[in-house]
Amino acid sequence: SAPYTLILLRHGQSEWNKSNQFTGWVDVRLTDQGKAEAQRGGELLAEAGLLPDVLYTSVLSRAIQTAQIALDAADRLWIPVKRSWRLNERHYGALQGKDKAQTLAEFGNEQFMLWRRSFDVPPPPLADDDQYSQVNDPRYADIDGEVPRTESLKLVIDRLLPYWESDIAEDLRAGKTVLVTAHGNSLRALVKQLEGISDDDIAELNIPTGIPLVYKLDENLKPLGPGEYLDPEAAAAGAAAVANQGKA
Ligand code: DG2
Repeated sequence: SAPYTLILLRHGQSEWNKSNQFTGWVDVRLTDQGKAEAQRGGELLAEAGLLPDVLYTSVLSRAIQTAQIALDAADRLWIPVKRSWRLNERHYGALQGKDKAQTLAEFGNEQFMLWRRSFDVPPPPLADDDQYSQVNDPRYADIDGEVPRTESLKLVIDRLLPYWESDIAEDLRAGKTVLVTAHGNSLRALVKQLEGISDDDIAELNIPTGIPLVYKLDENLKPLGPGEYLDPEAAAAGAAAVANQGKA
């Protein structure tokens, strides 16, 4: 019975977070620092006595690696796992692979922030013959419809919510502690829905890498309070670093 427990975890630092490139659906791996963040994330869960009963991940390696490391640290490697492209990062369109600082310098702050943080302005679409396109990636062979060529945050919500309803919400209502390991923007989409954040205000929300964010939910799956990071100081510093990406 309620309150139910939902844990959100953005993957640890990826190779392209480190090199400051737009990533989206490009399948980059964790850096050593990212692996250490995932380890610490799992230790924080264990210390708080928050032991996941079921794991959800995107189909991107950086989220899968993070969950594996964190669950190992919490001695919960054995729990059932469900993966879906619906938890993938926002497809970053033609920005995938581009340097964030160069993009900011080339297009200016207003356009840069529209692409990064506006609710419904997607970046230009990625060409199918681009080296960073996913159109021929076998992991998306079962996708209903077409692989995205770009997405706004709004489009992420549109493809994520049906999965939330059909799978994640079901497990929560069954009383399971659910861990969702995903991405900066797919988790911003989830937090927006959970906390009822407006289309304008969501621009200010940034999710740090590797720090568990815990929600207690009532019987209607509404949060009993704002989500709480298990290491609030590190989370604030991490979120500020994400907000400033490209600007340093
Ligand atoms: C980052 C988010 O996604 O970038 O796609 O570049 O969480 O998978 O590392 P993640 C990307 P910003 O929207 O914060 O620029």
